Amino acid sequence: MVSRRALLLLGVLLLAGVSLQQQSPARKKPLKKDSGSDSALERLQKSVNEIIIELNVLKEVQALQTVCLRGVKIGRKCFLFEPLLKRYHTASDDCNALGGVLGSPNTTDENRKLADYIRENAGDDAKVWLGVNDMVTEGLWVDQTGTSVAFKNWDVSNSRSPQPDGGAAHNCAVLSSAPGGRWSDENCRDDRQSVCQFNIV
Ligand SMILES: *[C@@H]1O[C@H](CO)[C@@H](O)[C@H](O)[C@H]1NC(C)=O
Ligand SMILES: [Ca+2]
Repeated sequence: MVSRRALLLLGVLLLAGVSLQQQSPARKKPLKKDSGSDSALERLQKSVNEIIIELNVLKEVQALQTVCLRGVKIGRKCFLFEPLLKRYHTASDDCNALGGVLGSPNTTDENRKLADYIRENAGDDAKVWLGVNDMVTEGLWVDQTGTSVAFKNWDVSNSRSPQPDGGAAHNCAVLSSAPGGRWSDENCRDDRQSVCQFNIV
């Protein structure tokens, strides 16, 4: 699909070039500034700009397809497990550099499928960074866009210390890969695996 669209774009470029060539000789007679080929040039420039925009869109589509192939597609999101141990901020920066944000599952079903995917890759005792933190306001958990998250899946199985229980010392959320995919709050400076999320637009 991508290569066909790229060919189509190439075709547009060639046509624009041909129409420029066709117009130029006919209008060369007057020595004064040639507004005809100026506008042809402008059209060519416009086509090139459009092609560049299209190409960037295609690159994004292709990058997303690669992520979905390497990772997992859940609903309108693709998730990619990062096995390297990193602090929350480093994991977040590296994920941003790929065009994603640290994962924030926002439904029970999505959270369960994400935990299944992490378990397949990291076993059942992994805890990976999600893109959910309460760094700015203690107790107010927000996603990577700073929006307060409606869905949370805290581990409350231990009634003496239901999560989150770390107060101001623990401001970053992890997802457990154990069945249930429960969350807990951890120290953002811990080195952990993570999961990067790419939204399919
Ligand atoms: C979950 O997040 C996606 C993408 O950010 C959004 O489109 C969707 O509306 C959200 N769903 C819920 C239930 O909040
Ligand atoms: Ca906290």
